[in-house]
Amino acid sequence: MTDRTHSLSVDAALDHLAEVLGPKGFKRERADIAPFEQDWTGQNRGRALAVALPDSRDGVVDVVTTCRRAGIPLVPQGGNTGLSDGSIPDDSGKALVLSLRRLNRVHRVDPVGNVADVDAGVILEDLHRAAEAEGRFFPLSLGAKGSCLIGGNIATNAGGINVLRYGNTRDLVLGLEVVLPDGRVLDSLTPLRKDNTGYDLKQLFIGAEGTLGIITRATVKLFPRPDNKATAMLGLMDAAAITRFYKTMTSRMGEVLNSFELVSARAMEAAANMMGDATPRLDTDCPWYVITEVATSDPDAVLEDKLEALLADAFEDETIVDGIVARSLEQRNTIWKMRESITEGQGRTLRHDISVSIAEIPAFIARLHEAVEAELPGVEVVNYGHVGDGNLHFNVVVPEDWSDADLAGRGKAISGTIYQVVADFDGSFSAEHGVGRAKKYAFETHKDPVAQSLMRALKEELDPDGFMHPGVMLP
Ligand code: FAD
Ligand code: 2HG
Ligand code: ZN
Repeated sequence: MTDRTHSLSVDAALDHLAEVLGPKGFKRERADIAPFEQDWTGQNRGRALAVALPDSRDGVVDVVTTCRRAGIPLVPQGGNTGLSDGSIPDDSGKALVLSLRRLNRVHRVDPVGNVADVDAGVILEDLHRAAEAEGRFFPLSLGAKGSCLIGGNIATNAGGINVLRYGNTRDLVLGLEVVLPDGRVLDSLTPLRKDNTGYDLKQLFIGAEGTLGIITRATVKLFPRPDNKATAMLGLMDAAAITRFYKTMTSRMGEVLNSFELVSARAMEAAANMMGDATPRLDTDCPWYVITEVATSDPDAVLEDKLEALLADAFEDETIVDGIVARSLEQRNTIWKMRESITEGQGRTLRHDISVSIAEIPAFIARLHEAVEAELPGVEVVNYGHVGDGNLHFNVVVPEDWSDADLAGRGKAISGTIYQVVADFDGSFSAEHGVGRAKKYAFETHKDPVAQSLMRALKEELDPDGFMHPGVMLP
């Protein structure tokens, strides 16, 4: 049936999409669409009307215009690994999921211009491989690299372990192709490094979490392969030592510093849940561990010796109390596997992906612990993160006896307390995972009101019908 405001009925829209996209590109059976309705955490679930999986840009245009005409809410989905409850439909059963996973061609890797031109549905790890095959490096790296898609990374402005040197995803994108809510295609798919011809419109869609349009293709920056690496895992006895050690690393090895990651003892245990005896350990049990990696494309640079000299000094002045430097590729990989296993091994937690100015990290951690302990005595926190970027993952372990009501009531109160501490430190309530549905209330409370109203105005201008991923990010 066609309603008064829409020129196409929902049934006619679905029939049309089934016909033009074919059986591989359109799913309506419950068993086929179920995997698209639950996110990676398993804690969030919705219900979809159908799932469209076009394998071309024009197919995406058709899905967008058809949904707009029929008033069907559209939920763009990449690898479905997002951690803010934004990658799945709500539970109304009215929204159509638009999966980009079949739009997955690497069009070009240019090792002279240091650019890759890729479809939005390319798996991040496949992009790594394509770049490496041409002697180049794409620096965005995160635990979900085997499943997340570059379009999803761009839509969330993902961070990861190499931000310190290469920036967030935003800094890695040169150009975008975007299907707008009205079906027009914004073609800013450029390999140019310099282009001052007006507003940098692509930035609007980076980190927009699918609320302003569908990213279908991107040109991204590549770099020389930094294959000469030195990686260390160090033990620290107090939080003040974290920033002291960071200052030493940036002062003495800043130009080649890729990563500076924090792992608390509790986070190490979360990783051990996945890795068992293979978990890398130091002789000394410490409350804090730092994983740091320096790297260069210069094969003759003696990074390991320099790092060891620096570590000897840090050991001498008691900034670090123990440590290992990876002696083989296998050891290096084991250290990183430990870091990447924390997310999966932590069980049910209340996630807080927060950031402050780096110098504030020790005081921030102390204040956060004090605040959550006051609300939930004996609370356990899986605390880790990209501390070189000022980014902590402060994940509160949900007590086993908590019901869903406890989670909604007491859990939300604890998150509210944490976000207030973040605000007191002028920090961010979402450093890298985005707002989604999970942090909408923090957005409403803590995002600058003028910024909120400008964002609403942009949304209204680009998507006046409000069918592009409604209910996400903007309250
Ligand atoms: P999805 O989860 O499918 O979608 C995420 C959002 O983007 C949704 O709002 C969706 O609607 C929108 N979207 C997706 N594709 C498009 C598109 N083509 N056009 C428009 N909108 C789109 N994040 C970090 O920043 N740093 C980390 O270190 C990190 N580590 C992680 C480790 C693990 C084990 C996991 C599971 C997740 C991790 N994440 C991390 C979360 C991170 O946001 C995602 O993994 C990734 O960036 C999302 O990509 P995706 O393809 O899975 O997108
Ligand atoms: C990471 O840094 C990810 O490992 C996931 O951003 C953080 O599990 C989390 O909350
Ligand atoms: Zn992270």
